[in-house]
Amino acid sequence: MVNKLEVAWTLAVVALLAGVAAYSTVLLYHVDSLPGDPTEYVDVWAHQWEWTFFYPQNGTNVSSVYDPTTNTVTGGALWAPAGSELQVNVTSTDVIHSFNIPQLGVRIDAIPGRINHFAFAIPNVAVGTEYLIQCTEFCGTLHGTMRSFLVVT
Ligand SMILES: [Cu+2]
Repeated sequence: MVNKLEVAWTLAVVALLAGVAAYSTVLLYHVDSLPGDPTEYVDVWAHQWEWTFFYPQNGTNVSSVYDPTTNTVTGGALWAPAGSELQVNVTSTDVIHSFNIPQLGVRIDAIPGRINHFAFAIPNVAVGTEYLIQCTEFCGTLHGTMRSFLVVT
């Protein structure tokens, strides 16, 4: 025969666990929400050994190929307006990379099968200002040339 005390402590534990589960579920949704109010969006695809930037707002897609001899990129760069709030959605199509803009303190892992979101402010600087983008996760023989630029527009 089950006494009332056993029922009480069982229900107390059930109530406690239900509370923890509900609180955790709410927190999980907040983990995915971003600070600020982004106005610009770019999908960043990392692959050996280039960055591809997809601009969903106008449907364009550029593959940024870095030339280490001239320290320039061909194909395109990551463009963002001065003073805007940029959201990047970062993923990889092969191995793990890391999207890093050292001067802006941005670093997001690019992981196959996962999209990592991050938003940050583009400084209010002169149009044409460039910030180096580099991969900071060793990803193969040409890892050192996996660079691009954030260009302020
Ligand atoms: Cu890489």
